[in-house]
Amino acid sequence: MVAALFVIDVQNDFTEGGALGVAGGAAVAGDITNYLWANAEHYCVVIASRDWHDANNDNGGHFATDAEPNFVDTWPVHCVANTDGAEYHPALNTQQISAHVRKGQGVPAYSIFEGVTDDGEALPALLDRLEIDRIDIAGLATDYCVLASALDAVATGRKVTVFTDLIAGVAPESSAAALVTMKQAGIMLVPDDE
Ligand code: VGL
Repeated sequence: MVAALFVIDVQNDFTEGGALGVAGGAAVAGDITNYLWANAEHYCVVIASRDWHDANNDNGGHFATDAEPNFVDTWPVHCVANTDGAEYHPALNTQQISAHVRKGQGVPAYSIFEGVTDDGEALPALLDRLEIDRIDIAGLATDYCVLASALDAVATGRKVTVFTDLIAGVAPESSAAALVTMKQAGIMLVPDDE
């Protein structure tokens, strides 16, 4: 099988100390780097996404500007394009990342499939061009961008695996529910603690 690895939104704002930091986020960054040292050669392509929001608007209601964020569909200002919060976490080694996808310019965009690469290529075109038939997924956050990306990936008909040791979520309940949803959609969880 020809495999791709997705590294979802391992950005400063989604790690401890960031605008929307998830517990365990920084550890995930380092653990993905270690995983890549050992396994990058098994992937035809390693594709990393970044949330890349506009500074001067609420990005389609994604940023809570007039009220407190509900942490479900409104959020604190995060991952504003060209700010430190939008950069990859320093523990993520980007040398072995071969395609960079940005998403969320002016809109909410949880799935990597909503973005395009820095070369302007849409993700489905890239996956077809490289004849990818297996997609592995790691990154942040389990209950939002990992979930949305994994569901879109499996909907393309490819074999999809989420590495449960290489993800971290916003909230425990929604993260547990996300794992159930992914499994029901035919996504493999590795390891699977159930
Ligand atoms: C994400 C909340 C808001 C994520 C993005 O990367 O999972 N979560 N925007």
